Amino acid sequence: MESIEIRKSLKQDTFEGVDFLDLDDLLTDEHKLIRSSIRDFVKKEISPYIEDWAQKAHFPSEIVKKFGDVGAFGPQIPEQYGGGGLDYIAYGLIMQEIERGDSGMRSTASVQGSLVMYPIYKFGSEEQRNKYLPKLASGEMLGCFGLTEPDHGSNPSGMVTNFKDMGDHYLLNGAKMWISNSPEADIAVVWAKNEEGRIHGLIVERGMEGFTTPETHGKWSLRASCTGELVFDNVKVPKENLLPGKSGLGAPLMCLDSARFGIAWGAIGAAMDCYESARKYAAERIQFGKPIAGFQLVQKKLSEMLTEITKAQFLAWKVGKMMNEGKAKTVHISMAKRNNVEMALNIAREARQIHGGMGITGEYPIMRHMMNLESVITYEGTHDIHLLILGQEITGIPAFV
Ligand code: TGC
Ligand code: FAD
Repeated sequence: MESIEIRKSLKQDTFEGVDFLDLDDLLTDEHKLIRSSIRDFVKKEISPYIEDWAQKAHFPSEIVKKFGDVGAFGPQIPEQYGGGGLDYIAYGLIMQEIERGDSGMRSTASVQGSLVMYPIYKFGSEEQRNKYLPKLASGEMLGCFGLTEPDHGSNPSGMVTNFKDMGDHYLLNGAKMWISNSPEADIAVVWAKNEEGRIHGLIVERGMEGFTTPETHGKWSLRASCTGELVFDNVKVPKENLLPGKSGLGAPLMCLDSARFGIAWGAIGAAMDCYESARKYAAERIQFGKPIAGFQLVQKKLSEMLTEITKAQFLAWKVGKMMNEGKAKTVHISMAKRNNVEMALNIAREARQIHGGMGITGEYPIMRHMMNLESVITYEGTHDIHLLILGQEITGIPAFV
């Protein structure tokens, strides 16, 4: 009886999500429509299967075409190249809804949109845009982004992957590590140094001689996403595959601005899923004769979760508005990525406590989100690297070296 009363008193949300301070007031009808169509897609195509995929460390390659069909690839890329022609808030909402399903699924979509399509759109030639973007948008092609190397993670400027001008082609050598999508990718946007040590982007296609993509096994995190290496052993890359529009480390860092922004929204989705699961469980789980939702310590956890999600939503929304206006700087995005991923990880840990022993099982999404978020807090710039980016902004002194 008491359990039913408590369940009744739990607020019903407008979109089966969390919207305590009516963030919806700041969204357009188009934003809300996009969010609900991706929400429906995730419910139908991801949520029923994700636990099994994650338990088996299986990447569902058929999801690539489905993501293309639903418009999850390159929503912020102009329609003439197959993208959605949408603004950054719409892009963020799409990442949020996918990551409510799973961070690894969001990885697949954000790498494709922000780290493969974005550089080809932003720095590519018109021929490169026309050749690759429509196929990447539709999911006919999957891409990956190679920046990190075995000895150069947080410090990509030290990369040793390099290419030489051989007259009619470039000769590419080196290796990249921890690359999302790599074992399944048709193309890789690879960052490498030329003979003068200047960083450029090159499009490397599967099938080029000397190019291999060994899979990384044994991950406890992002188990439904495939991760691997990119190995280049005297790969002949056609000259027309160099991205001509921008060189230097700034080029990959611009791509990371877009992807990190998507993560700031995506993490909210993972946090919402944990929070919702926790509040439902708390209303139903009876201990000492009453629902655990009636205990002050459980209410403290739920109250703090809701507060932190709400703060994170407004941070993401404001940075999204600045992105739309061309005013967002790397530091703003760093603050949002850093805050929101830590928020989501803390909520996953607290939600795990509320679920008691059940929280460690695949019956609930909590442990999977928690393990996924351990990667999310590390990739696209570690938690501490984002802190140092903010520290540099505040003090004017870079503390990276
Ligand atoms: P720094 O000297 O600060 O900058 C080098 C050059 O780049 C310029 N620049 C930018 N340009 C455009 N947009 C930006 N956002 C830019 N940020 C910097 C800068 O002006 C400079 O230009 P120039 O002309 O003077 O050369 O570079 P630094 O070497 O000191 O490094 C700074 C630091 C540590 C912040 C940077 O290296 C960094 O962010 N490190 C973290 C590495 C990282 O995030 N890696 C991510 C790999 S990709 C990934 O994880 C994908 S996971 C995807 C998934 O599955 O979802
Ligand atoms: P390191 O750089 O060795 O850092 C180790 C520790 O040292 C961290 O705590 C870090 O914060 C700290 N540290 C490093 N430098 C400093 C400093 N100056 N001051 C203080 N502390 C410091 N990369 C890609 O290019 N493409 C991808 O698609 C991609 N996908 C990924 C998917 C997964 C599942 C994972 C785990 C990683 C992926 N990455 C990808 C790589 C990711 O971006 C790197 O792991 C990340 O940038 C950190 O590099 P690292 O692992 O080498 O750690």
